[in-house]
Amino acid sequence: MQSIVFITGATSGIGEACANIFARNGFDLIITGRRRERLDVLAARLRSEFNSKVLVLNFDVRDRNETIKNIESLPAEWQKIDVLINNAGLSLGLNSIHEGDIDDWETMIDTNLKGLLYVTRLITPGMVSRTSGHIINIGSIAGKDVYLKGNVYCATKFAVDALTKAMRMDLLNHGIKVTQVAPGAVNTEFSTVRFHGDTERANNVYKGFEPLLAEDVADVVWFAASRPKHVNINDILLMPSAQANASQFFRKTE
Ligand code: NDP
Ligand code: 8X3
Repeated sequence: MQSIVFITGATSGIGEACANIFARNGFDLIITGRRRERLDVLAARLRSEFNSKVLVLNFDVRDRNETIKNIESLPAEWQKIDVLINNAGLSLGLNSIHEGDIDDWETMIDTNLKGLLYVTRLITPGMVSRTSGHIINIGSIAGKDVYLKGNVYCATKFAVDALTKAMRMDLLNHGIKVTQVAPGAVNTEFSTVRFHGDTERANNVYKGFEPLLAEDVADVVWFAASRPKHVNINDILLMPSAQANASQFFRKTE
């Protein structure tokens, strides 16, 4: 029987790159996200390129009832999830705390924190009953180190860092591995989303240095997922070579 990976936020960036690498390595995939058309296109490509079995689940992780409905209605042959990649997430805005948009704060908290919790709560009981499974949370340098105006996004990623440690303790006696992969700057749709579609501002984030690619992060996720059963990678912080911490970059000017 093939192993199954469940990936949240597979419609772009790191989630899509993870789908590629797990498909190439023979996993069956459950891919999720809000943009249905992108999921269908990705599923078709994975089927034709890697001969993968792919199930598409189209839901918003902020919607508790939809998340429950989608995960509880998984067909029997898709219920034995071996690897859960909690990747869906976003930042919105870059403002000082006294100027922040409260709607943006709610969206980040509901997605990065509550969404991750809903999905984890629904998938871990199956792992516990089989005493087997691996949860890989996509954290961030922003969950290790705060930066100017990063306030609420950083707080959600600090929460992912804390939850990763907490999950590892709670699930230790149940044979479940828990890993955090925490990247620095990755050139995905992340900054375009953060700046509400302002691509010029988003492109400036990556100017003058070579950021990570989604594939660089997916390589690390796959490394963690492919260790032998007795080895757990607790936490990996990976950065572009030109980034020292959350706020210091070496940018070359032309
Ligand atoms: P992208 O914007 O390219 O991808 C984000 C993914 O999350 C999309 O597939 C999106 O799908 C999904 N998503 C967002 N909101 C929801 C929601 N409410 N319900 C379901 N899915 C959702 O960015 P990245 O690939 O960079 O981001 C992936 C993760 O990596 C995030 O958790 C981010 O915080 C983290 N990260 C990113 C870094 C970076 O510099 N890019 C660095 C460190 C961490 P859809 O819109 O279709 O729902
Ligand atoms: C994404 C990286 O530094 O833009 O988590 O917050 S950062």
